Amino acid sequence: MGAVIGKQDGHGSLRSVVGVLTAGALAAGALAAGALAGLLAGAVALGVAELAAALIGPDSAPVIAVGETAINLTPVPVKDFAITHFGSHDKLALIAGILVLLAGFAALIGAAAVRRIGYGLAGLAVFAGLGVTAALRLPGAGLLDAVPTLAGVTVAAGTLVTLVRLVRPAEPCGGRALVTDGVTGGPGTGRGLVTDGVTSGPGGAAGPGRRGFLAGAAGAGVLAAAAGGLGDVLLRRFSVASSRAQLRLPAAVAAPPVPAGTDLRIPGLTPFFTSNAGFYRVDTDLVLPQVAPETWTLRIDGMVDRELEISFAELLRMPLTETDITLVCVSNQVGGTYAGNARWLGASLPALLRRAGVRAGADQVLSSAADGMTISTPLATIMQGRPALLAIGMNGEPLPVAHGFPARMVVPGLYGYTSATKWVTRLTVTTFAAQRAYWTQRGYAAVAPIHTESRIDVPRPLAQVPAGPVTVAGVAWAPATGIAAVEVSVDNGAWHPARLAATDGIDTWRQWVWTWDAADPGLHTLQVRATDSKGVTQPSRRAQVFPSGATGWDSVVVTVT
Ligand SMILES: Nc1nc2c(c(=O)[nH]1)N[C@H]1C(S)=C(S)[C@@H](COP(=O)(O)O)O[C@H]1N2
Ligand SMILES: [Mo]
Repeated sequence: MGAVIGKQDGHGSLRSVVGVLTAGALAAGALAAGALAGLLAGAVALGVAELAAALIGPDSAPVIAVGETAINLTPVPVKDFAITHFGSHDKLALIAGILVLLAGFAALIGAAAVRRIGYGLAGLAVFAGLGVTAALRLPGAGLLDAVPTLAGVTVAAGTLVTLVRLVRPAEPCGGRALVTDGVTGGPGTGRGLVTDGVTSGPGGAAGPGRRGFLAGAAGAGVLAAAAGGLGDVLLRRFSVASSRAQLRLPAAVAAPPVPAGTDLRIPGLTPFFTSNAGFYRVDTDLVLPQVAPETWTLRIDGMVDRELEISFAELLRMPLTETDITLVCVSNQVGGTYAGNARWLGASLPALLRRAGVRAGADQVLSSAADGMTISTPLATIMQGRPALLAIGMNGEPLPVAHGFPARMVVPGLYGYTSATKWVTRLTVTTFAAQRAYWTQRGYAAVAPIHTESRIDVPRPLAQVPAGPVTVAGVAWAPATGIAAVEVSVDNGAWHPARLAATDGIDTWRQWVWTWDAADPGLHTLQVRATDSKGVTQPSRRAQVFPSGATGWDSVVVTVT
């Protein structure tokens, strides 16, 4: 570099260096301005799409549509990874990921558009393709669901063209206008590329320049925010929160009171009943289905003598009972927290199916939900198993929207993906040979009884405990069988029987506690295992979540000080 300059004479070389630097800075500035234009066009696309989605339906907004389609297409191991590592934040992580990717591409598109507007428009077309494809793939989607993406991308294209013209106003000279030598203002002037002086190209027409670009950018920002904000406000009309707030649950046959001593009330130990707010949530939805009880119906069809359709008002008039049932997700890892226990209020599922008249040969109830989920449940488990409910209430309240308002299935003893259909709208009596449900299509077991599990809640993993008596406590469940014993071992030593809390029946988990006389300072491993009332002890063998639920003994490592 120095050698090259050295060959030139004083002023001339300085001028050419300044010229090169200026051109470079101008080019960089143009790219930056283009990137900003791309980001703003992207924001306008999302804002306008949100507004259009507010008129059509919340799932049709492109980010939601792309996200939900991504969920449906996600290979099972990736889904399990997301659930394990992001937990209930998996949805947030997905949306954040999509937005970051989108922002990156939008900036690239904008920068490319400065080179040639056609590149930018082609980039936008790719997005339109993705958004439309995703929206049309959603369960129950119609052509109308493509509108938000198309509207958003169309307005974004207009925004991009306008802003890019403001970045490089001297279009007539062939698109290099800003990157010309001799343009006024250099790196030292701090004016960057979009300088007021930049605008006169060979075409001669003085363009609006930097101020014009900033005004355009601000306008695009306002447009994006206004459209998005208005869309958000309008989207609220889909909310069923007020319907839910007005709902009064009818009187029901109450569950027997929980026996004294069911809840040991040990600090840190999972309470016997999980609060509605604290109850784990697992579903494939980025926006919660808003199902109005006023329009909800449940259809019962398939291999039945007479198809039925019941309204929510009819459901409220049916005999209702309360039942305590522990719900567990197949994605629950050993020691995990995807399990909860609630008092469910609902109508008897077997009674409903009997009303429709189940035909011989059927072995499956395929339930469908407002979010497009399908869940298959063995008919025998519903008809001859533990009390199965079409539930409308949870812990004395109408079902929370996140837990299936206005109605869901709850069947004791089966993992949620084969039993616990939220926002349920249809029950089809069929056979396992004829129809496969959502997760079964993705390789999960068609029939999935909940494994016997036990979990150590206290002490917490890696806790420091003083030497002396240490309370070790947790919960254990063996659905449809009941817990008969829980044992704890220290450092792979002998198994010590824990004291079991009073039982509330075989469909709910059971608390346990054992007092450890911790004498030796240092690291120790506590392990737990449960035995069901048939005498079967949970296996130590570690099985993965996929395809039918994890097995193995929970353990925690603690330090005695
Ligand atoms: N409509 C619908 N119902 C659904 C699901 C879903 O994605 N959509 N997920 C199922 C799964 S995998 C589980 S574990 C339970 C979880 O119920 P909860 O969110 O009320 O805890 O709901 C089940 N019912
Ligand atoms: Mo689940």
